[in-house]
Order: sequence, then C-alpha cells, then structure tokens
Amino acid sequence: MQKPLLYTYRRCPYAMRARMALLVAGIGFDAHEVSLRDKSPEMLARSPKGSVPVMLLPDGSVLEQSWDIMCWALNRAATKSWWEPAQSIENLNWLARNDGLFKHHLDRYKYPERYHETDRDGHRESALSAFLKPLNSRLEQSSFLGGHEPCATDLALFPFVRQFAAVEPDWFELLQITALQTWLANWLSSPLFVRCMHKLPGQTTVLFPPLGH
Ligand SMILES: N[C@@H](CCC(=O)N[C@@H](CS)C(=O)NCC(=O)O)C(=O)O
Repeated sequence: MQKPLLYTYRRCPYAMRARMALLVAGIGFDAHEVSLRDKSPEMLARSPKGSVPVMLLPDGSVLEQSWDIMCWALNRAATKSWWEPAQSIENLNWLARNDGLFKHHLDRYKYPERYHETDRDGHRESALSAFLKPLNSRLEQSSFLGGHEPCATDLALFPFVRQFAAVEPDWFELLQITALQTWLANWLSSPLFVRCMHKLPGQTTVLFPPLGH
C-alpha cells in the first residue's frame, strides 16, 4: 500500500479537520466513506473504538484521533507555518475548550432529544458566552488563530463553529460577533473547504479528492 487510507464521514467535524489538514499538506490519500450505522468490519478490525476519522498509514500503523492525523499531515517542514502556531499554550487551550466545553454545549443544543435535554437554550447561551464570544474577541486581534495566516487550530475549530451556526442560521447571523462571523464565512467559502466536502460514493475506497476536482 502506497497511500494512507482515511476512514471518513463527510459531515463529521473531526473527519473534516483531518481531511482539510491532508489537503493543505498536499498528501494524496485514499478515502473510505463510512456509514456510522453500518461501520465497515475492516475499519473496526483496525480501530475497534468505532469512531471516525481513522487513518491507516503505509507502514501499517493506525491513527485513531483527528488531531493525531492533523499532526501527521502538518508537522513537516513544508507546512511548518500551519503546525507551529498551533503548539502555543493559547492555541492548545482553544483546541481543548473546543473539543471539551464547546462540544458539550453544542451537542446538547443541536441534539436535545438525544441527550434528553430540557434546557436547550441554556446550552446555546453557555456555548456563546463561554466559548464563541471569547473566540470572537480573540479573532478581533488577528484574522486567524495562527495570526495573519491560518494554522491547524483554525482548521480544528472551524467545523464545530460551522455546526453551531447552522442550527439556527438566522439567529446566529444577528449576533454581534462580527470577527467570528467573518472568520466562519471565509472558511465556508474557501476552496479548501469546498474540496474537503466533496461527496464520495458510500462504502468504497477512492482517491481523495478525485482527479480534476
Ligand atoms: N476524539 C475523536 C472523536 C471522533 C468522533 O467522535 N467521531 C464521531 C463522528 S463525528 C463518531 O465516529 N462517532 C461514532 C458513532 O457515531 O458511531 C477524534 O478526535 O477523532
């Protein structure tokens, strides 16, 4: 096997950050679109925890966490500007708060039934005050978490902020968090994101993104 193989799911924010990192690095990879309801036995044999993304490397080793895949893709000389700023204490804290506190509130806001949640609006408010407003203040200082240029932390947070904004887009648009809204709009319209969201045929392995895309 020459190329890495990514088990992915198009709408999963963790898989999105992994795909974007691989695209930024210009690393050719095969992709297998997983059905979360009917996971491939081959993937489960390689990674029994059963979440995506999972990446099988050419040397046979397996990466089971999206951040590890991003590290593998970006922690190289050619993409130093994407990886190094993401190692600052401040940016590692943004990552931890995104994957912890923000994800907690996002899930309960987006899927209240799944979590038997009765205080959906409370979670929306907590996500806003504890994470999105501080992130907006941070982005008022510079356009990206990487400074004037984006870094891995921008890639890692964007798919989750996207999910939050998409729950009630009209409400989100009226919020006074312009720096964050601009940051989000720029990522949504970026060629990188468009490529990362290319639709794959289910349950087969194909080169990603397909040639010419
Ligand atoms: N910590 C993991 C989280 C991955 C994760 O939770 N992925 C979700 C999809 S967004 C998943 O596969 N969940 C298992 C399922 O739904 O069966 C990572 O960073 O890769």
